[in-house]
Amino acid sequence: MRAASRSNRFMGECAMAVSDHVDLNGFVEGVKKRNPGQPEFVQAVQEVAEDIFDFIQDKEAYHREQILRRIAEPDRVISFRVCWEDDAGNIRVQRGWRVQNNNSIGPYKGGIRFHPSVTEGTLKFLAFEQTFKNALTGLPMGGGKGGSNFNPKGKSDREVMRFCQSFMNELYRHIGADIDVPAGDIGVGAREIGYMFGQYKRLTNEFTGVLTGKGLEYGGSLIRTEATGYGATYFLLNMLKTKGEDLQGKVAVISGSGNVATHAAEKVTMLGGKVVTLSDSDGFVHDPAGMTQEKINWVKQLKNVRRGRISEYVDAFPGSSYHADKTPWGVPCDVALPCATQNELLGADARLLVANGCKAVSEGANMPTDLEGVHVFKDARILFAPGKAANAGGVAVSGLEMSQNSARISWKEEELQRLLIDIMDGIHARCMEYGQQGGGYCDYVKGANIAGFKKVADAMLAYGVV
Ligand code: NDP
Ligand code: 2IT
Repeated sequence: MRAASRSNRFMGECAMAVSDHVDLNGFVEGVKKRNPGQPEFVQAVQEVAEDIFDFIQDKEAYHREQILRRIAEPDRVISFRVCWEDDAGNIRVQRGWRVQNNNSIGPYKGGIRFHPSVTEGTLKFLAFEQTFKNALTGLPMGGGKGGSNFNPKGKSDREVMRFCQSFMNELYRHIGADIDVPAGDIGVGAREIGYMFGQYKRLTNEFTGVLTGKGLEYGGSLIRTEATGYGATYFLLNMLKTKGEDLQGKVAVISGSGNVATHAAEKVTMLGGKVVTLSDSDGFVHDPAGMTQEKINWVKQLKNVRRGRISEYVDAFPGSSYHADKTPWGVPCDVALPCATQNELLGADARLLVANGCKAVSEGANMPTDLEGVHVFKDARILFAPGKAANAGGVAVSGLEMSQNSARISWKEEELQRLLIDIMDGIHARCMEYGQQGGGYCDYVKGANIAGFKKVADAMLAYGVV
């Protein structure tokens, strides 16, 4: 493994002495030891550390000030109980968390996830990733993430409302427009943000930009809903352009069928690509004819209004097929956008994609490719954009929502569309700056990790030991 062959000096594991550097393996072992039972967090830190070790090899200040060690330790993890009453009158108890990872370059910022799989470790990995992602946007936002093991599936609107209100009853004391600004993520969309914002306002008697992804009637920004999927597609296009290509006629395989997946599908289609798959946690649909805007609108309606399953697609659109308990990575394609969840694309899937001729992968989800898969893509030298760069369009427009709320104005759609493209172009350029490997190959993972790290690290150096 690459990690084992490294012998770079690195920051000490204990506070014994400044010169007590360890190598990459020692560092990762330390992270594992300090974070038992949190493999996703260890994975996220390891992926970043693999690149940062090389970068800081000859940069003594980053060692002396233990910068990566400090970024990989959240500023704080808030854990709380969330009680709510279901429609049958039963009292239910859930866990809630907010992980405030790092606020060196701006208020903590990052989504809230409601999913039964959520643990403290999941949110720590997401808050860690968010810190780098937010730095890459160029906007002043630190990294945070929150959520609960609450499962919104199959719950009535009233149950979701009661849960959201109870969740905010504790969360409100830890957040604020200049402190920590949550938004949506898996299981948290416009409905949940509305309920949480309403409860925050009621508790504090304040109307501030404390959450983003709000409805347009109460401080939301145009294009925030579309921004993540559109941004991931713009990043994909930027990568293709470096090879003199575009999306015209390209076959795209997309996973997920939520906010990110449907908007990625929409933008790929608008740019001339042919989207042939979408999925959910039960399986995927394959539509060889390609998805039209009408079909994508149908999926949005299915997920957001009827709250149904992607398997229903085949009844509505003959010629398509449903594949239960399968992921879409075996469908031959030119480009792939994993837009569902972490570790949904494994080493074997990556090998299959490469063998089938896939040229480019843009991660709409956070850490959808496991470490082995990342190494497969890097070794094959295909165009591969990590989530922290490719899906940053969502949080970027959240940042623009914060600016609009502070100034008490609303920008026009054309202006926001232009800003989103500008921001994604900027992220692409920052990745290229640190990721160029020669021979026309850009390691976007390395570029994103270093560019994101450098901004946060330099701010931390300026503050001293705090
Ligand atoms: P949604 O809740 O809108 O959709 C999630 C989709 O992923 C659903 O189709 C869901 O299927 C599927 N999914 C969830 N968990 C699993 C799982 N364990 N296995 C397989 N499929 C699963 O969420 P988003 O679209 O907002 O988020 C998708 C990804 O994008 C996440 O990784 C999120 O962190 C990331 N992201 C989101 C941003 C945003 O602005 N919303 C911004 C940046 C990144 P099912 O219905 O079966 O659960
Ligand atoms: O992972 C992410 O970037 C998000 N879920 C969006 C965060 C945000 O604050 O808009």
